[in-house]
Amino acid sequence: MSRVLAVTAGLALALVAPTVAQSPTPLPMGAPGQATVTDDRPTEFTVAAKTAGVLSVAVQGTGDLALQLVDDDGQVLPDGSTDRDLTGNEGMELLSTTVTEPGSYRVRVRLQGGDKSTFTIAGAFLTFPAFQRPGDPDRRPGNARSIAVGKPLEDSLDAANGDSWDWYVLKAAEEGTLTVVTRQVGNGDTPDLVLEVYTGGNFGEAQDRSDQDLQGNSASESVTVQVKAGEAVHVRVSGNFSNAAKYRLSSSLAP
Ligand SMILES: [Ca+2]
Ligand SMILES: [Ca+2]
Ligand SMILES: [Ca+2]
Repeated sequence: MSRVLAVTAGLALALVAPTVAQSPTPLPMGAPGQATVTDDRPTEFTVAAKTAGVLSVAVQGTGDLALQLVDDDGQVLPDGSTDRDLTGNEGMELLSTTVTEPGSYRVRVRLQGGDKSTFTIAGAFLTFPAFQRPGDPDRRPGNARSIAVGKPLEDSLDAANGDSWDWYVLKAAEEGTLTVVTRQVGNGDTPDLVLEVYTGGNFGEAQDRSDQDLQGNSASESVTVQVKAGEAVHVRVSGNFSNAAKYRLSSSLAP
């Protein structure tokens, strides 16, 4: 969503429910700040990283809190999620993660159960340009590779070298059920792939998500979505593994 659109949407929300709408505020750096979160809506804080480095965020509050670091598109960064309940306290969390590209990020505080939590939060950013990794050209939905329905392809992921996500966009020629599947290629280590499909330009929530490890193979995933004629559908392949891994992506459209 463009900034203008996001602001417009925020204004629209503000008109309807002035007490709920909150524009993201900067993360308190160096010293703690206070905020609240409700269970139906995470509270977000912005962080601008001018270089690569390490971001640490500490939070302590009532209820069961969890932390996520997301990019401009709302994608949770690799290793950007924590819910460890430090010292047995559900509301005490520490997230410390490498940021491999300069850019705008958001720290998301979620409340898991309960109605409302008041919490204290503080962040610190350690500038460390050596952690910069080459940018991944198709790491954002806006840079998705356009592929044809019915035409399989092979690609790879290599999280250690900054290739954590592959985005694709498919256009449905006619109305029907679109199925997209992934399979392992070759006989090396089997990657644990996750396959997601997004429609309507909404990248906050997948229409369908698969980490079912079909037939006991962690790379075998399948998603389906109903499509209209001419509709563009975005697909993300991501995963949980340390070595580079190849996969095959196939798609089919049934009327
Ligand atoms: Ca927790
Ligand atoms: Ca990629
Ligand atoms: Ca899997």
